[in-house]
Amino acid sequence: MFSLGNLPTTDEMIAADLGSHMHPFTDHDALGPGDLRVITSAEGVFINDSNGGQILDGMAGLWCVNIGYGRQEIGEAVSRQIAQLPYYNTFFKTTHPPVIVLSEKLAQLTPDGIEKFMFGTSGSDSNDTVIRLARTYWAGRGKPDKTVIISRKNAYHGSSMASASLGGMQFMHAQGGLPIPDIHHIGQPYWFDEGGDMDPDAFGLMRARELEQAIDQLGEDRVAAFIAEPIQGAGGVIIPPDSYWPEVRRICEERDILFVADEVICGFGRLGTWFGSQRLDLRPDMIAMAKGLTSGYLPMGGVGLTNEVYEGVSQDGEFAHGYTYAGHPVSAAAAIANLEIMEREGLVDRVGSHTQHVFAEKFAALGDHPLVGEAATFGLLGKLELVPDAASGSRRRFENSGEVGGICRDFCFRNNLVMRAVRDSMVCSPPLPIADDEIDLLVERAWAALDQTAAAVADKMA
Ligand code: PXG
Repeated sequence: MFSLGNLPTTDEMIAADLGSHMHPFTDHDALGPGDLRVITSAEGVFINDSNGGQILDGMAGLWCVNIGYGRQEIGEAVSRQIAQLPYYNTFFKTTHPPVIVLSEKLAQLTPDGIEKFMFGTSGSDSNDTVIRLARTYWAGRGKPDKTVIISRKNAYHGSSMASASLGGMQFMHAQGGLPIPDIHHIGQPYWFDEGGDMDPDAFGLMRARELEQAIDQLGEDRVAAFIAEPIQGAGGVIIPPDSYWPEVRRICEERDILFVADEVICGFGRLGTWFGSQRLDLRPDMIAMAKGLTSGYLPMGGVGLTNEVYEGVSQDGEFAHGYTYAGHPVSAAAAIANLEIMEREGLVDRVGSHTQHVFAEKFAALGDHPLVGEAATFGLLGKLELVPDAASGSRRRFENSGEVGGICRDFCFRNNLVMRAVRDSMVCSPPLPIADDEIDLLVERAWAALDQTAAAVADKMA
């Protein structure tokens, strides 16, 4: 046993970890002492490990540390709130200042029409709330058969039973008997992998129209909502062709269904606007949020909804839903401090007017690497599609999907860069304050990792 005040050696910590800690999304049979790094501190865009390594965090944690690490101001706001009121609920006709201030602030920042907020602790529980809100809304409007939620294959909406059902990842459905009833998945706008010989815009239109076809096939009187991430994150930073979103919007406007934007990754400045919906001109009836809401300093999630949805839900009587930690005052204080930093430093505008352009230009250079079939960015999201014969322009994939991505991810880590591998796509989502020379460093380390990956792949083939 050891204490936080008196840490033992790295090897001892790793042995203790493997002895008693179960990691999320991890194959434990393949996890050995040599695979773990112990992260002990962080500052700006860098995380530090217990051996003194300084790692550029190209993922902002898990797409969440939008303001970067080491902001003492959040700690101070949290500590003041704990002293003042560490907990109280918002269930039975009570409320508290942090949840009031935060709700008002979010009403200003979120897309037009989003006026009310219900809180939780994560993106997963936010999306569970979304399902219940959508179905209850239609029940309240006298249409209780409108229960089907349309989502997309390869979407990620969380890992609770309901949010993983919404998600379109079959390997997740295979564990635990998912999906729950009345979730329907349509195709994703992933031209690189699925567009074949089609022109990207024609492909985007085709995928958008799958929504219309699904509504016709299921019956409009059965469909409650369509949910989608503005840009798919965990699915591999999938940037739809330009034709996609306007067509989806047309369909959502013509049909009597709700549109839910899952802004868990795209919200809070990631795309250079407060919310992805603003940049892409989506008009959501609900938005799910988490991650950048507190920049990950404390857990918090929430759902924003229009007055129309709010009133419809209220027509069904009491909405029998809520978590103990809904609107937690300490998390809300962290969220308020986080949003104050973003506003004071103009972080969102800076991404929109400066950083996303620098990032786009420098990241594009990785597209010249012989392993990279496409380097693309949108806001501060980036991705590299790794393919065996990029030089010929072919989008053909490696045979054993995920193997090369995994190798590249491990080389990135060894080069002190965190990038995620999604199958054979490398994805990137740095903290918003990243400086231009830190973007250079990110690209330099990624290039080195690509070289090492190419050499390892060549060795394997030999
Ligand atoms: N919606 C979206 C769009 C997300 O990206 C969630 C919902 C669920 O949020 P919580 O807070 O319950 O995790 C997410 C989360 C990865 C990775 O490896 C991505 C997420 C979470 C964990 C890992 O890319 N996204």
